[in-house]
Amino acid sequence: MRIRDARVIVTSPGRNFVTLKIVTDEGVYGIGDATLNGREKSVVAYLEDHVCPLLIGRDARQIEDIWQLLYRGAYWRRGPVTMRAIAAVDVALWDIKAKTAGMPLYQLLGGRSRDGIMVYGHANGSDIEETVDAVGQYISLGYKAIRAQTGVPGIKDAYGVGRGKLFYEPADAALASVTGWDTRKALNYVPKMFEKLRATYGFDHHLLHDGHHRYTPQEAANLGKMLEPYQLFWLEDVTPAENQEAFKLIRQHTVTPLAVGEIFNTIWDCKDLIQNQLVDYIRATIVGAGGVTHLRRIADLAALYQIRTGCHGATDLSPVTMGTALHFDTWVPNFGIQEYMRHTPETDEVFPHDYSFKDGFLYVGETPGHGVDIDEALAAKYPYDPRQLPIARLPDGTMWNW
Ligand code: GCO
Ligand code: MG
Repeated sequence: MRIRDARVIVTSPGRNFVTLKIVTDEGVYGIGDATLNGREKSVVAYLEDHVCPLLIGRDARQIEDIWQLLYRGAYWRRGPVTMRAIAAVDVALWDIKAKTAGMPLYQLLGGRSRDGIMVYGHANGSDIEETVDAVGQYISLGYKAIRAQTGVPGIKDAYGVGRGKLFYEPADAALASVTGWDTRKALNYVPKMFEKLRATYGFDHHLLHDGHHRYTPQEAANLGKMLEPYQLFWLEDVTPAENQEAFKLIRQHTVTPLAVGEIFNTIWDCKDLIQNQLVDYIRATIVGAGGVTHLRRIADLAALYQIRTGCHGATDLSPVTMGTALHFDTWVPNFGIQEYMRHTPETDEVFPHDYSFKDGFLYVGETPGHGVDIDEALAAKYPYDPRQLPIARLPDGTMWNW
């Protein structure tokens, strides 16, 4: 089974997505997601100029060898652009293999380990009161786990606050919008939100929070400690992870569970945090970390240390990533939770899929492959729409981590 064609489809049904379609000489095709939010065109060029030509004529069944070819063969390793391109090829090839076998992907990975995939939704509001209402909305939709983010008085556009309460889409302008940040204000406000949430809804639901790389290690430790009475499921990206030693300091001060890794690209980014047991959940996902082939290695390493998965699942991860992640989650023994930000109806139409939501869980379908397709005619109606992620600045103008 030889690869006859490999091409990139860019579409923007409400937001930008980059999709790779690989077609074999037997007519079977597979698709993979290559979206890199705010920097989409770099992956398009990497794929079109450097990867697709290499694929033509190769045996589509040799997923591992093609993965190694793209990783080792470039000489230049790792990084978000390279690893997304590799992920797109890998996912498209797994899709082809599973279609050829006549099986849903999770069966090829080793079969079902659970019935449904517990997901968390992203609740937000411009202040505590609005966020408490938004969490209530998720609870009434059946969610068992909700990530709560609030605007903070005095901070312009804190992370996670969207326009509609169920939707959050940060990449909102052709040139990055400028938002504000003030750690002191956030540290005074965020614990009050969790106090109110627990007082209103009790302790039956899992609550999560995203620090979005904003705190220093000491501030992060302080936040984790202040949140202990509210028993969070996890505190995410509480400090930037370039300095991984920082997590030792945080760990010494708090038992609030820690999650990290949505911007990690390989097992090498994860290894020290996992082996030193400095985190509880690893958030690397299919599109960010080299596809099914590589994410499986990360999950297996994490399992040795009782660290569980918590795949990133924001809207910039296309339905192709979501569908593939759900097959992965259905199989992976050390599953923790899956992030699920809903896509708009336009996106869902361009990417027909067979996964479905019920009572706080997502369920994969039984369609052979990963169960997600692309309607190319419809996709063509939504041209690329340049948009970047925002940036954040402190009150005195200093550039900070968004
Ligand atoms: C999350 C993330 C997102 C990212 C986004 C960037 O946990 O869902 O932090 O909101 O900011 O994926 O493209
Ligand atoms: Mg996050």
